Amino acid sequence: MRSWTGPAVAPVAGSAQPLRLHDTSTQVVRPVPRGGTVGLYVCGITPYDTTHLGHAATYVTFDLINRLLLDAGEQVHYVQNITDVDDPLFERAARDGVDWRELGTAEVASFRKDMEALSILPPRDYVGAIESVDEVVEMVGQLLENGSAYQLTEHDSPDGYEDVYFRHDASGNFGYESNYPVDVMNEFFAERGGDPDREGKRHPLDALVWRAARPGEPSWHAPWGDGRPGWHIECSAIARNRLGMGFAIQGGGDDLIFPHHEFSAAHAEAAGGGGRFAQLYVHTGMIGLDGVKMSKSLGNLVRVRELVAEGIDPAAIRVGLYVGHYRSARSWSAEILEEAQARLALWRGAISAAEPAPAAPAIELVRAALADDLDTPTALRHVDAWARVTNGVDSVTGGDDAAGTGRAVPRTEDGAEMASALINLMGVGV
Ligand code: 5CA
Ligand code: ZN
Repeated sequence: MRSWTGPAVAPVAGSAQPLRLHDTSTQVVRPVPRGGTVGLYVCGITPYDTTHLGHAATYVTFDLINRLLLDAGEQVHYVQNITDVDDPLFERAARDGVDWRELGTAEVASFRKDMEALSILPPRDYVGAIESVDEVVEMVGQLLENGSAYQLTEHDSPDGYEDVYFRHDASGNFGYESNYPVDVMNEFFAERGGDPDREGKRHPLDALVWRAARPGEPSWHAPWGDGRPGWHIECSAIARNRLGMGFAIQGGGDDLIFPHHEFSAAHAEAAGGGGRFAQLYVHTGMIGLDGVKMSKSLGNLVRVRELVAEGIDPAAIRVGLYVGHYRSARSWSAEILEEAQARLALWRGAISAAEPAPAAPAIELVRAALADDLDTPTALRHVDAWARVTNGVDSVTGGDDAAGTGRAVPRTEDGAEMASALINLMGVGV
């Protein structure tokens, strides 16, 4: 699938610090492995009702990681999927009387525009489930062959459909990614797309890897019977085939910790190839609206394209999302956006001031905060402090905005250096 168009990234004066991130599997903040190419896989959208601010927060977080790795001189191979074959998409298409493929295509087009508006660097590989069915067929074949998966038969499947299931413990390391106790696994499995009560399965937690063709559902050919991919194996196959086993970072929202990332890892590990799926599992907290989780099913969405259509500066959306730490569950509100706009005005005033405070020490502090598991709240405070010193305590000048564009025009090297740090490290265009 075509990715989107990304802004060019320029080097920032000074030097980067090695990035450390919280890893869900070991539950500690660890250095991101360096050297060679850093493999980054981030779970992409299911293309309906995008892009809400929860999605935006997740992709902004991984964009920040991508930018910090680039700043540290690393080569990054960024892969993202699109779950363009899945029940929620079919249900929405049926509800709205549109073809599910057309809905997916339109939503991906709108997602690309939103990513561009937010200055998010594009993945090198942007891969849909439809495009990767052959890869899933290959992996399911490997799992069937080595006994990690089994197919229901006419005899043990009550509805006669010969679906293929993964033995949940086939990798020998089940549970290492989430560390969840079994009662939590059971609860999340049932809530998040699993089918614990499906008769014929050998264990309630066994996960679907190939759903046999049903009337009215799309299907593809496989040697054991036509059907379509299960959800987790889509990400296993797309990631393994492009990044290899043991790639650096598997990422997504923390609603994906279990079952999705546990099984994505277990499928690939059981299929062979050796070692762990990913070295670090990085998860973002859920964004809510005024205290309630923002989700497509609840319908309490604030969409990026609606804010952009209202004339909201996308840089203010990023700054608003940076106000909280990426791992914390947090709420979006009109006040957060207003404060972010005021902050940008403060920064722009300083950037276009005649005599800004020296930028280098402030940029060093920003880099140190970001390298420490993306401490964006602290990073923002360092930029504020620099801007306040420049503007004079508590006197916000409002910026040099002669053209009325909202963009600051740096007059000095220090102003230009800070502007460069904000756009290149944090994707915040001033
Ligand atoms: N297609 C699957 C992943 S393979 C999926 O979860 N799609 S999604 O459209 O539901 O979500 C896309 C990404 O946004 C996922 O990484 C998900 O964890 C994240 N996400 C969804 N809702 C929120 C939210 N309210 N706050 C933060 N991140 C969210
Ligand atoms: Zn995924």
